[in-house]
Amino acid sequence: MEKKTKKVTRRSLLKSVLSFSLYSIIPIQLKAFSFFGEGNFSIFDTNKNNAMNFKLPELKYAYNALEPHFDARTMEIHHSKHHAGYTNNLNNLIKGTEFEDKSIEKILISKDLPAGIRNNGGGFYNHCLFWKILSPNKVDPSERLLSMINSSFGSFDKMKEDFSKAAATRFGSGWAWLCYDGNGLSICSTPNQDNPLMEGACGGKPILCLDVWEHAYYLNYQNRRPDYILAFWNLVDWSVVENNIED
Ligand code: MN3
Repeated sequence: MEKKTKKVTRRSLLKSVLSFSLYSIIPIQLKAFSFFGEGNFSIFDTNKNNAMNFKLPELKYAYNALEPHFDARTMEIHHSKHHAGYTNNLNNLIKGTEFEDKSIEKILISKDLPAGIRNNGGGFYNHCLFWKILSPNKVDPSERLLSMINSSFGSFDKMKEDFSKAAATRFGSGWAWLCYDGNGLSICSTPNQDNPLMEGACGGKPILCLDVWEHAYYLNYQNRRPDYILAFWNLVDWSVVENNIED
């Protein structure tokens, strides 16, 4: 009897220590989150090669590495033509403006962003995040991230269901998002190259995204966007998604 009581106590103690570790990360996240409105913080700082130019990021995998889910030809055109196009356009549009020495996040959160910079700045940022969270070797979420997902959505499957629905029901071109708002996680979608950080968008810090423009899937999936969404889940590196919360 005495032994049993001791065991329970130890377990409760362990539980308290674990939940303390979990909750103690929240102030750190909030601090990082508030950075958006302050300095020149960027999760893509390495993609700016000098004060003026954003740089197309190199992929950390080959164009054919995501097959059979995302085909090599689509990946090549998507990265070397579409993303490169947004990057070049953005650099040309910000030249000589108040935006030229700002991080991409600072540009995106700006009020009254000119349409061209909004479209191409979003195109630059959104694809940087998209390539970053993809991997030929799917990585499952950690216990810590799972517990955040569970408290926001009830379960990992429910989060996937909500995200897939947001991606499938976005009419025309756009993106689906998983965001961190400083307390929990949320899901939304945006049209065109809009981004949750932008004025009037759904808000929160984007940590996972899915491109639902037809250029992202048409060669392989044609009109079957739901099949493309299903395939996407085989390519997510959840350790990167978790790092995006604090980056
Ligand atoms: Mn795209």
